[in-house]
Amino acid sequence: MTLQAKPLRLSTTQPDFEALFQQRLHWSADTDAQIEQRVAEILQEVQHEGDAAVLRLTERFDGLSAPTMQALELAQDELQAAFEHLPEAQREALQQAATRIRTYHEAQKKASGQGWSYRDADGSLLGQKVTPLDRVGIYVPGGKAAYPSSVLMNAIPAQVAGVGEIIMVVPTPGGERNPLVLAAAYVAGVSRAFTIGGAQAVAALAYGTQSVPKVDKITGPGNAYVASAKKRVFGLVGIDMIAGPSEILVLADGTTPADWVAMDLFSQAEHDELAQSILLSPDAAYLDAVQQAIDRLLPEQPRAAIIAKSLNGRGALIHTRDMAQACEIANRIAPEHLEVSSSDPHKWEPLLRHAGAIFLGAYTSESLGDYCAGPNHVLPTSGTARFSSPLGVMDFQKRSSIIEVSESGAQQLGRIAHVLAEGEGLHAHGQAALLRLRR
Ligand code: HSO
Ligand code: ZN
Repeated sequence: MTLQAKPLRLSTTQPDFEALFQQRLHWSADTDAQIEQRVAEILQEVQHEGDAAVLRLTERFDGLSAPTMQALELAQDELQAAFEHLPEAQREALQQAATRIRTYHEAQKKASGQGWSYRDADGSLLGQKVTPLDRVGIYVPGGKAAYPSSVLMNAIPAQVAGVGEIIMVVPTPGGERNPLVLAAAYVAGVSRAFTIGGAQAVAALAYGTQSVPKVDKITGPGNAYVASAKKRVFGLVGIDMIAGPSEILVLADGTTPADWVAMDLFSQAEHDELAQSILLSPDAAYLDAVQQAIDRLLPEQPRAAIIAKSLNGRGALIHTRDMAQACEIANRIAPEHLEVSSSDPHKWEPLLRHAGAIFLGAYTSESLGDYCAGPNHVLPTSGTARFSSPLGVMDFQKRSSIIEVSESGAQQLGRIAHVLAEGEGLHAHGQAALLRLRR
């Protein structure tokens, strides 16, 4: 049997549209009780035994036995060697991508990652200062989704923020190292790297062991065990987000070649059988053309089986009344990636409010954003773009408020504070304010 990919074909005018649309979206936050239990045990083992537990678990889960944690640390010159041994094209591509990602995040820091202050009428100073985190951990998956690009996307904003130390962990099942991942760590300026993974690596970063330094925040994607471990250590350390399967939503007015759009739908579908690719267009004939392009292009895809599963199970081609209605639906989906494949993308962009990243115009394939346009590819999924943002410099900084009250400011504020403190029954608060009033 030949593989087929038939995304669900819907029209917003059909009576059962709402029900079918909701069913398709289906953001599941299911947790697996068995995984939760296992992860809780692993965290405890690492917390109590440190390196010994990490070594034991790395042997058990990754089939990698090492006498000491030192043997699981990658020296800087190993990272550098990995970079130097890459084919020149890969070396250059990594560096060009890194430069563009750095430029983007430097602009981000300049625009919104800086402190500020003002003085009020009494000459009191009020403001905010921004400081980088001291030390962060970056989790890099080692299995079927080992992405060097994700090393750049996590480490570079941390570096631009001014983080003191960036600790990378990456599982190497059977001791097999991914040279591009190591090279990316070198290019991005990772401080230290350990070949450990899973919940045990998250635990080592969160609690610290004899060899792995305790970090302040852990970022980066991982499997269900890693996600569960990140959730459990949250509070002791910061985390970025719990990322779900990749998603792409394309809004098309019918002017972009159908093959381009079909390939964009494939590009996210090929990540994962649970990835979601959706196309919205007011042009029914265009939806037919994209389906034909899918049929024609699918057989030549190395990951055709994953793409077919993803498109059949979660994909959709939706006919809308017009582009404005397509924008409304896009806002309801709040996709990770939103392509506006239109001859006039700036007409629609102001209508779009919820998306991790917005790609404007026919030439802006989502995949350029995954690798090298500059913005971060770690984005909110599963509708969380309604309330959260791409990973960025701000995730590696924190803010402290600054207050310096002048003598005359203390007179004014002292009276207000005293009244409110008495109202709350907190006498010492009120007195601390009153003592500073001029007699
Ligand atoms: N599209 C993914 C990121 C990625 N793509 C890495 C290719 N490599 C995030 O949703
Ligand atoms: Zn991708």
